Amino acid sequence: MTITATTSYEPLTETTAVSLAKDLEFFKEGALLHCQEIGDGNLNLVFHIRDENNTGIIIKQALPYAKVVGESWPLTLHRATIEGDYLKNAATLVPNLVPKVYYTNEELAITIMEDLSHLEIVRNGFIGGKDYPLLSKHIGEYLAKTLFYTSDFGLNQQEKKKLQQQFANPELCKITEDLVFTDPFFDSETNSYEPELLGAVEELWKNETLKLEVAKLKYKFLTNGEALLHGDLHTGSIFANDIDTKVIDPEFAYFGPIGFDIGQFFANILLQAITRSDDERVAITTHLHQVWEVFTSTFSDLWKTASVEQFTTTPGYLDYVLKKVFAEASGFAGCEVIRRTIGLAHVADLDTIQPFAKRIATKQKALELGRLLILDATNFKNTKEIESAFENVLKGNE
Ligand code: SR1
Ligand code: MG
Repeated sequence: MTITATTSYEPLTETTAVSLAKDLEFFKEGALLHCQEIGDGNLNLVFHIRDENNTGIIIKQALPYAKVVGESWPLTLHRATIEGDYLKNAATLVPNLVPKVYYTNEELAITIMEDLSHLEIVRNGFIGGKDYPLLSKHIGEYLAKTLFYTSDFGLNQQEKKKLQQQFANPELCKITEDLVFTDPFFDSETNSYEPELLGAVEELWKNETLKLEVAKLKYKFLTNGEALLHGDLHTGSIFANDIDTKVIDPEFAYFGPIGFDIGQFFANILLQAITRSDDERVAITTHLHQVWEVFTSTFSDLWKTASVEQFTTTPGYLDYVLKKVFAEASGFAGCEVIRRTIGLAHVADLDTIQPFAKRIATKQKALELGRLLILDATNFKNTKEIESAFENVLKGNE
């Protein structure tokens, strides 16, 4: 069986991925190709094809269902087009921070892109004890540029409205609305947690003050189309080494609140920091400060030099926007921390903690942290205050 660029949709195998790469002439005639399916995410197939000189490409293909659950959860293939379109747009804003897209095919739901195998998935490297010193500098720049230039501050109003139509992503948004903002706060079937956490989980479900704040955050996610978001910016969506950083996997992209991408990054930094010893932790929490610092300074420069909105010269407006974004990022981070602890899609940072008793104790701390990030979202003035609250949770002085 071969698959060519004009074949109708079917899931690729390692063999048909190679036939497609040959049909598209990505490799020299007669090249000895090696292909491996390396997808470790929740939704897609990812094929790494390389020749005898180790020159490679990545073919990513959407499946018509959520791989993490199975065929009982159908899912739109259109997410592959959203992903390809987002990456092409990001390449105009932050070319050094995204993989190059070589080819897309809507019918086959594939994106063929740059081989990033010289880099590591940040979550995996973190779990192995590594750090990436430039990670948060690069992600701060990524966030500022992608969010500013797709917002009404940096993009012509007509263009933004057109892009909003292109990036309507209802099915993938529904996943986030359910899995991040709803299910973890109720006794929902999708939740997944160790029975030892039941007491802590039931405390969350009974906390109506917390649920009111989560309801407000969900409402922002549902209604505030401020800028084009990546939509799933966790450390499993970032490749890095000591000098380079590349953001991948933007299939959840849509126009939403600016604080969401920032909050997801905050949360996944904290979910790694919570696993580290006192000595190691500071290297990780530094990313919290650095990402916010670089985001605010880059966003503020763009505000002054590249604005298309007349009111950006009005004193106080930038401060108002940054304060609002920071509070929302904290609240969104809290939802992400909680859902990664007890919801459907966990993070290996927590799930690989050994021994079991330490894992449970750490997850209890994560739930406390998530609750604080949500409840104190509007009180935190800066990332140092978030770090202090985090340290208090770790020391049990909440
Ligand atoms: C059913 S998808 C589960 C999660 O995986 C993706 O990476 C998103 O984070 C989503 O919430
Ligand atoms: Mg993903």
